[in-house]
Amino acid sequence: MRGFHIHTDFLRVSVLFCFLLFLGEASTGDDQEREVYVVYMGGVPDDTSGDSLRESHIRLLRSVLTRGLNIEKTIIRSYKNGFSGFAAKLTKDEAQALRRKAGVVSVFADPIYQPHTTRSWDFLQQTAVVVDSSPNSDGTTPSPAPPAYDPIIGLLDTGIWPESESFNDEGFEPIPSRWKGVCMEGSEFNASNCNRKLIGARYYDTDEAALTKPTTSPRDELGHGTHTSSTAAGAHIPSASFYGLAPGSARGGAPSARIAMYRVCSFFGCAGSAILAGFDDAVADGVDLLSISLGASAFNLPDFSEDPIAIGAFHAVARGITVACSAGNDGPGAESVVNAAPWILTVAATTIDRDFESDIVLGGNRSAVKGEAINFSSLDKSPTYPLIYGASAKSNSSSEDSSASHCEPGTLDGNKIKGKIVLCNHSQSDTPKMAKIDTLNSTGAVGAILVNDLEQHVATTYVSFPATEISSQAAEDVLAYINSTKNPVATILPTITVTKYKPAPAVAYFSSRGPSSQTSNILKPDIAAPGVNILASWIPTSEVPVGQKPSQFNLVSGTSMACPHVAGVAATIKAWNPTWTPAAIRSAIMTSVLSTRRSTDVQLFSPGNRPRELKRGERKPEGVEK
Ligand SMILES: *[C@@H]1O[C@H](CO)[C@@H](O)[C@H](O)[C@H]1NC(C)=O
Ligand SMILES: *[C@@H]1O[C@H](CO)[C@@H](O)[C@H](O)[C@H]1NC(C)=O
Ligand SMILES: *[C@@H]1O[C@H](CO)[C@@H](O)[C@H](O)[C@H]1NC(C)=O
Ligand SMILES: *[C@@H]1O[C@H](CO)[C@@H](O)[C@H](O)[C@H]1NC(C)=O
Ligand SMILES: *[C@@H]1O[C@H](CO)[C@@H](O)[C@H](O)[C@H]1NC(C)=O
Ligand SMILES: *[C@@H]1O[C@H](CO)[C@@H](O)[C@H](O)[C@H]1NC(C)=O
Ligand SMILES: CC(=O)N[C@H]1CO[C@H](CO)[C@@H](O)[C@@H]1O
Repeated sequence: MRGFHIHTDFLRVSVLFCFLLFLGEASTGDDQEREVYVVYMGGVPDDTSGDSLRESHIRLLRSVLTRGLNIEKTIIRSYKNGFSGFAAKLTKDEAQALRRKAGVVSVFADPIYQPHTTRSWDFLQQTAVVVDSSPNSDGTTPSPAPPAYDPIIGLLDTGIWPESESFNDEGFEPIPSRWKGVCMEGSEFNASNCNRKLIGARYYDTDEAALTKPTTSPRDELGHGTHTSSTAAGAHIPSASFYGLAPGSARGGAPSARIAMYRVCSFFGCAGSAILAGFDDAVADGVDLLSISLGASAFNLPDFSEDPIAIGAFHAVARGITVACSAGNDGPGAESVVNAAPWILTVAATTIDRDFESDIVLGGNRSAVKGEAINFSSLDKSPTYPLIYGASAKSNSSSEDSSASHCEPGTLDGNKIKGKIVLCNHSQSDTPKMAKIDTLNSTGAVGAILVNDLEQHVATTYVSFPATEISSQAAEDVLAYINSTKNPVATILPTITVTKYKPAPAVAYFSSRGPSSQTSNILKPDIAAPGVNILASWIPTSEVPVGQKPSQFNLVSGTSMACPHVAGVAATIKAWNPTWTPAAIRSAIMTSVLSTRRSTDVQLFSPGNRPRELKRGERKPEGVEK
């Protein structure tokens, strides 16, 4: 059902795009609707300059455009550094004509990809991402001087918040002379926002995006790109936490690496034409590694020849750039992995040995029920709030017991839940839990307990509403208690951080599983890294709990969070072994893995016809520094 949500998001985006395109094209008098298509033409031919390549693109396009359109305006992107091609506004017929031209590998409608956090895009807009903190750290600053080489990590993402402490350049040597990138100016972003740590920043908003948001820049308005960059290469920050949770010192996987941000995503998602432009520039700019935490939906997977990430990564790897990508959050079903091209280092997500408990206290001297969530509630610590099961609060019009027990919006009677904590079942096919919570809040409930087996150990942040999640086993106890008394009462306790949590690591339920439906002879994902409740830097403009100041950090989950961990490890390997190719770096990472436990929980491949030996443990960065 998550697929459904992605799909609805995608529909919404497409509808919006069509609408905007319609506005944009109304004046040209075209009778056929124009859409953005990517025209991919393979590698850059030898002995070609960028200018002559663009000339040849224009000649090619002129040969299929029937009327005297302004070609310069029709082409919205030109790819001429890492590979050859362009993106242009074409009619279906023109696209079809181009497919038949010599030298054209593929022509495809510009896809919209999404960042790989477990939250829906809508929810993502209210929250944000970074490098993880380690409890009990001694707080010493690692030397910023790299051992032999000064690696540059490029990220294709939602942008970056340059003022974050994670991107402080204190102690950094001057920018390597091989760096050819730029620091693009934009809204609230100028050249002074880059430094010796954040050495490059570009953005790729399309005309369509600019129509609704006239001023854009490399600045991160969603938090995701700030989180992933600080996870890959954030500087050391001695005392980091998310409102006191997950306290410790934070640092990225390769704190001495340089960062270049390519903002290819906007509120709409990440256009394929922009992703390709990011790859094209990153290759020319001179990045050593690319970390890409976004992708197609597993339920709508393009062929490699029509997948901007597969295409861009292919040419980047050919130029010696290691490309790490998130495996996707469409698990736990088999064959849900995306970004599975053989040349990509595909990263799954695991839990870490840290948990966030938000327990429930029931009336009548019962023992506390373990719950899991991050809340910012102001409920009393003694159980004084009436407790009711959704099924018992049915509104007369809803006859469906099961919808009411799942607290589906519109099925509960406001009078019956007012002032109460409501117990609700929750499953993947339901209305998204944030929407349920919003409805409960607006109908007067004071708290919510969701029965949610699947999402155990992926603590959701309920920004301003007291909520927690429990297992169905625990729910039996709560239901029995509700049955046992006339006036059941409860409360939800403040969230506490639990460390040394076992079992860990386990592959996160959401992490997309192999084998790949596209490359069944090649095992994917390649590796797993921490991707559950990861603390890293965030934007200060996201939703803030009532009475709190914005947090510099946020706890976020997704294979998006796992990918930059591996990019950081790859950068560390590159620093020590500057001549190693992407294949050598990938091999070093995959073959030096420490299998930290024997449990079947570390299972990257869904049970099926694959041999059991195909499990891999977690990456341990310490093993590869020499
Ligand atoms: C760049 O922005 C900073 C603060 O945002 C400002 O102090 C500075 O004057 C700006 N520089 C230019 C060249 O606009
Ligand atoms: C709870 O236990 C305490 C002693 O442990 C007792 O004094 C109190 O009456 C009990 N309350 C209820 C509601 O059973
Ligand atoms: C259901 O309850 C509402 C008030 O909560 C009332 O207005 C309505 O008439 C009731 N409908 C039926 C079918 O009983
Ligand atoms: C809950 O509802 C109240 C009003 O009914 C509103 O002011 C508040 O912002 C809501 N809180 C959340 C977290 O939606
Ligand atoms: C709701 O959850 C309880 C406790 O896990 C379970 O016994 C019950 O069958 C569930 N009901 C529905 C309709 O899913
Ligand atoms: C609670 O009581 C109802 C009947 O009043 C019964 O159907 C249900 O199974 C009971 N639930 C539990 C968990 O004991
Ligand atoms: C992060 C956290 O623990 N937030 C709040 C959760 O709710 C309690 C009150 O029930 C607060 O004290 C915590 O600060």
